[in-house]
Amino acid sequence: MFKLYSYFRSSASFRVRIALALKGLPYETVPVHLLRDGGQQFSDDYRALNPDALVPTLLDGDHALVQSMAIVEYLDETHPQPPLLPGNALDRAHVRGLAQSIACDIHPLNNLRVLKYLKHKLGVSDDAKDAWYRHWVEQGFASLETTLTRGGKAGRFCFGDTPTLADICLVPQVFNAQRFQVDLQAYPTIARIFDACMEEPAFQQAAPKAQPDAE
Ligand SMILES: N[C@@H](CCC(=O)N[C@@H](CS)C(=O)NCC(=O)O)C(=O)O
Repeated sequence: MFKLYSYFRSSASFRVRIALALKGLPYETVPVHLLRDGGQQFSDDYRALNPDALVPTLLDGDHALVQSMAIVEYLDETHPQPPLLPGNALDRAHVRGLAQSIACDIHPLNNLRVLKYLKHKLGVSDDAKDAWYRHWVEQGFASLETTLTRGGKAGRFCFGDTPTLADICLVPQVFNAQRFQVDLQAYPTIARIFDACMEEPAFQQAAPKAQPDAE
């Protein structure tokens, strides 16, 4: 069985949890508390698995897989049903583009270690740190909203009527945005797709509050 090193609130872990749930793959959760003990991701044992000291890590047998996007694509290649990417190259590029707008251009700027650096090393106030957070989410969501509304590719979900890698990235980012009081009214398509995703059992099972380490 897979082992997923995960933190309930981690959006990158959430992506992998959604993919596992969509594919109906059983796994054991190994909680890594990102704040407790100075951050359990920095322990020697965890760093031996994941030198980046970031969650998630997926153990498949003896193989420790890192980086949520690589893990999701690995799961998709090894367990093709239901597919998380479309069948033709142009559509795949579109879906990966949506996903990477979130995973590469929004999420890394707002990661815990970045926020900690702003606060503790650069002396930024909590208000300024939260403004930083919202700025990058709002800028990213504005362009994502535009991409989702043109070209007629979005359906019930980001691409068509079944969840893809794009939805897997979108939903955790919306959860994070809500924690930082980002107003979703400006992004009606994102809000609509988020609601559609959250009607799906796989997204519900993967949500932070459903995790064994939820607080
Ligand atoms: N690109 C990585 C990002 C992983 C990541 O940033 N994980 C966050 C939680 S969402 C983390 O472990 N943060 C710990 C820290 O910043 O110290 C991935 O997609 O797996």
